[in-house]
Amino acid sequence: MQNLKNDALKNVELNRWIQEVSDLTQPAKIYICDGSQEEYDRLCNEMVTSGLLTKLNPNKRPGSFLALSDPSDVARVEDCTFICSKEKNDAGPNNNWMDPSEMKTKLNGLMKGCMKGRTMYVIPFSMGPIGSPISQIGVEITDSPYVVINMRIMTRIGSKVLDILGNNSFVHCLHSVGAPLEVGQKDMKWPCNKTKYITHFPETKEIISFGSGYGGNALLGKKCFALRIGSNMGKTEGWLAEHMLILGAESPKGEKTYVAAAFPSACGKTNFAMLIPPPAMNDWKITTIGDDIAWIKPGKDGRLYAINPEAGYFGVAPGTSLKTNKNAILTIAKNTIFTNVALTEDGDVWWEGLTDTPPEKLIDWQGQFWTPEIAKETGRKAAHPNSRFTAPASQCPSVDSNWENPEGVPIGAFIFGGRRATTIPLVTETKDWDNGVYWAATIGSETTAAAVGAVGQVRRDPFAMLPFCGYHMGDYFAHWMDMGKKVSHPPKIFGVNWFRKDAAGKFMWAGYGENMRVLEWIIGRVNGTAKAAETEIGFAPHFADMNWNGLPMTEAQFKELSKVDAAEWNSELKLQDELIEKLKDRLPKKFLEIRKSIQTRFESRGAASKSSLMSMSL
Ligand code: O2Y
Ligand code: MN
Repeated sequence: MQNLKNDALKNVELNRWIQEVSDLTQPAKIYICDGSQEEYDRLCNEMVTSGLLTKLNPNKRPGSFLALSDPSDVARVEDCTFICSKEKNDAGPNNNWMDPSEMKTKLNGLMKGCMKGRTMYVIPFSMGPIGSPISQIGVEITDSPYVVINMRIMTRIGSKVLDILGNNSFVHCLHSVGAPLEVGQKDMKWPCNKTKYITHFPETKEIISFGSGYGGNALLGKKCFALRIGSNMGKTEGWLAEHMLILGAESPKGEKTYVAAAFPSACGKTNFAMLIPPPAMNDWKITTIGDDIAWIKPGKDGRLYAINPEAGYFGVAPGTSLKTNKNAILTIAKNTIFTNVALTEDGDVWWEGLTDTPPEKLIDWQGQFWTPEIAKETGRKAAHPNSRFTAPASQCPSVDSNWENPEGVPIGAFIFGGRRATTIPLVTETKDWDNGVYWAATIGSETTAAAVGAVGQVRRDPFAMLPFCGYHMGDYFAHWMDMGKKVSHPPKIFGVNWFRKDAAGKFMWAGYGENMRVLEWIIGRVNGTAKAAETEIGFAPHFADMNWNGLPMTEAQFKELSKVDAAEWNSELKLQDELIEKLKDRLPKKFLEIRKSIQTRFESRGAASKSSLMSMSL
């Protein structure tokens, strides 16, 4: 073993586990990461030499690098992602499952000698500010230096984590790209294996990932730990691990309200987390705690407190521009790792949507010559649609002063949104906590031509957690309902839909910064200052209850955007029954009662309008 310092040896289990993994995987070297800048710079330089990274022009993009992955390793692989709980039904119909010992046998076979010729890096990391009562410690063992540098941005890593860990337990995260090197064998540019397994063992708090070097498959603190294992820990220990951004909204009077919001992947979460209010509302200020994940615990004062367990952003590049997200563009001006975007002639990066006019010449994400003309002829994108930037949260101009507060921030409201062309109004305050849980459980998005399957079908993504809830979704809804009872001041729960379309198929809501208007009304409801009208599904603003300064919006347009149509809701409830059917063996009773009561309210509306028609005709 090399560079094993006393620190590592202090933790008996860590010491034993390092030995066990190295016996199995047979690396050429073992290296314990200290988390220093010097170590980060050294690894980056080594990867520039090996060809895995390209150093970007320091005058344009200081301290930044570009990595191009293998075309077969570009996204999370849900089909190869497993929850290996002892009981199959504990994983639920929302997860792939395999028996833990069967999976371990399979993985042991794959991992035997899989780090030959490579360095085995040991990364102690903290999810959340080091020492926070809400934070958790993990150790990732990996054979990928790309993972080490990304983990240093996305989490807090190194000796300071070992100091706080002492001899306590930690989440075991084992990762290999699955590409051993025989003596004299030339390395691949982006080592990976066509066999991939992303596996989670909730009862023993272990993650084992094989074959991919990309994103959520390899940076095990993110989706694997913070959400899949985290959600299991939260259920057992009485807290919540959620796929949510957290933002602070400071009113013109200087009052700060924190909200947490969940949207399915690729629905503009990072943009919302860094929102810049429109000019007419520039007396509001939005600050960012996190853009993707929230860990939430009851506080002593009866409120729920949240931290962002991450320390950086792994944001999607295409579509990010000064117009759509100025704060993100400023965040990634330096010290950023780009993956699968295009390289410009002057050593900077580019992706679709960054500028209106593309550069004349580029090297695309597959390392090939690219011009706008070639793109027109072949349809080839310069950047992969799931290309990413990894950047420190501390560089974000809108970062909140409390973003590293170990106590977290008190949450005033939860917001849940999907991508729906019809049925779902712009904003709804749900009737109470349990109705909010029902709303969040039934959010979804219409499928587009980009996805396999029929266009326009609603795909449910409960709480935006479908790929990330590490146990049975029915149990998860029950856990949420219980959490509402555990606190005396639960946050209000709201539903939003930025994506409603008119009869001509045009979006009715401008989105982006204009979402501030919806946020202002939500915060008004939380603080008891905003008015609302009651509907069958909750409470909604009248036209006069929202701020329209600087935005042309007529009352008729707003009514269309906010319409709660009985016929649409009757079919919606029937569609929701598909989810209920899938999860029925573990759904809380209250869930079905809420479904029934919404239906009854629409039936009463139908009866009332029939009787008023009858009285008119009499
Ligand atoms: O493809 C990946 O590995 C990234 S997926 C991702 C990355 C950052 C934040 N959210 C997501 C997501 O899928 O929700
Ligand atoms: Mn996400």
